[in-house]
Amino acid sequence: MADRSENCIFCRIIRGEIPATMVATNDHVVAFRDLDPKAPVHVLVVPREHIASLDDSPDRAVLGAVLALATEVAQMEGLADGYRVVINTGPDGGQTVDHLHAHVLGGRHMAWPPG
Ligand code: DGP
Repeated sequence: MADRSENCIFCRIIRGEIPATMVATNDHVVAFRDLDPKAPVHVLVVPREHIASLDDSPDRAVLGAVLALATEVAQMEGLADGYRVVINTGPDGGQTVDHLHAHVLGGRHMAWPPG
């Protein structure tokens, strides 16, 4: 069976096969700008390991690394007035790429509840 990460778009970005604007990286997680930004700052924080979603039993250390880099990105991007971190999960959650990722959105006021 083919490696399930072979055709995953975020795995391909991580491997450098598809260009993306990188914002931050470390041994476990990468952060790059969303192709279709929904706010002045819209960065995706993605574990290097292919994990399909929150429902794929991600290791707590991976989840911690994602959230830690999300807050670092928010600081680096100067989001001192606040920001939103979103992890869409499954079809009803609006997940369209099956590789766990957190959206860091900021630079404008965020409405609540989300659509
Ligand atoms: P979600 O709907 O939560 O699964 O978010 C997926 C996000 O991924 C969406 O906001 C658009 C973004 N995206 C999809 N393809 C690419 C790509 O090739 N490059 C980048 N930078 N972002 C992408």
